[in-house]
Amino acid sequence: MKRRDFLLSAPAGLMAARALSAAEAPLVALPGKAPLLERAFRPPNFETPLAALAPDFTPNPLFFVRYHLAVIPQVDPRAWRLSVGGASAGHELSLSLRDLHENFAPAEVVAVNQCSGNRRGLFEPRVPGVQWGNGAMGNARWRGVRLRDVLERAGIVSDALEVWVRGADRPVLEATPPFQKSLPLARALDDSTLIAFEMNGAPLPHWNGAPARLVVPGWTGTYWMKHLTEVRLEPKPLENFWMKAAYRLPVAGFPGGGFPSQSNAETRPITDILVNSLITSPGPGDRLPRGRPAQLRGKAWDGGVGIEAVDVSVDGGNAWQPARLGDDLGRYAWRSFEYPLDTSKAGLLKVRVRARSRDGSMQPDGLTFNASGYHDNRVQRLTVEVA
Ligand SMILES: Nc1nc2c(c(=O)[nH]1)N[C@H]1C(S)=C(S)[C@@H](COP(=O)(O)O)O[C@H]1N2
Ligand SMILES: [Mo]
Repeated sequence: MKRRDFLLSAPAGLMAARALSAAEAPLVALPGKAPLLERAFRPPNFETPLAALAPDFTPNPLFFVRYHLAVIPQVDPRAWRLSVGGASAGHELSLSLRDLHENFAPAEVVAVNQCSGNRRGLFEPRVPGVQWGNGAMGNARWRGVRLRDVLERAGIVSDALEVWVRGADRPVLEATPPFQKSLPLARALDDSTLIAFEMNGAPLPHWNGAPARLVVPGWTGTYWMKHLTEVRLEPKPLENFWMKAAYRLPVAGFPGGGFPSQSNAETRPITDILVNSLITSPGPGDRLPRGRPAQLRGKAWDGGVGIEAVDVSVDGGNAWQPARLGDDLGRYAWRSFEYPLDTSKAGLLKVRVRARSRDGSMQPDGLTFNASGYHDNRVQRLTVEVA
């Protein structure tokens, strides 16, 4: 996948992405979007700037954009049809957007969409792929219909094993495999898995998958197929580059097991988001005026277990205190946290932030290295000067 990413990048975009470090990526606005950090121009890979990760809901114009393939059609919502079928479907369906609106129960979820490669650009040593900083993620309210209801309408034959999904975007070269992904049947039938056509109360932006996309709360963004065109119930594992070569992790070192039909003794697909956190303010390099009240703020999230606590240290990790958690927006959402910083004395505050899930899992101190640059959920560090 990585080599293909580079092959498909226009030389100018590639040079820009390479020549600039994480913080220095140019801010560029795609049509209909606010300025975002350009990590690659073609295919478009644009990251949300840190300040825009502070609100509870990431505004649609500021939501990150990730594509593998460079031919991205503008889909006419009136002409759009979702084809539902496959060898394990009772019969074929062709659904319009209106069918989805009128003939299925509405469903809604607040969920973090996080790219598997979020923070890849922070890996040491460097690994190939889009060099994301912290902003290949966002939190939104997604509204649509349950994938399960649509599959049940087509009829689920008892030998169904996976649900294969496809979008409308295409490769430039025929030799490049089209972006098709699969889900284990159980995950596809989960109550939370949606075909969404709204994001934060508005129709999906083009760059985030209009007119309809998959939302797979708790699982990384790779399964959240945009511009969804086809859903197939199949009795066998999907065998393609995107399932068998890309988006996989070594079995040793990472939790998992949610995708048996695509797992082997050495590797398995990345699935659940791991417990994680992000400091949104102060920003890197910010100085705090001595004696003026200051708050440490950020977000904590996981794969849907729910955040139990966020602990903060200001002495480099010796003593830890709980942060105050913000509103619970649901188990797949991120959770804001806040902690008052002591600015009474001049000097350096060595801030550490560590989130814990309700199942006891906690952010590790160090990176669990892997060649794809996934799952950077290290304890967050920030050194701030009080002066
Ligand atoms: N059609 C299509 N859907 C896709 C992709 C893609 O390249 N094409 N990329 C996936 C990946 S890897 C991620 S992280 C999310 C990103 O969603 P966003 O671009 O709306 O932020 O979309 C997913 N869905
Ligand atoms: Mo991704």
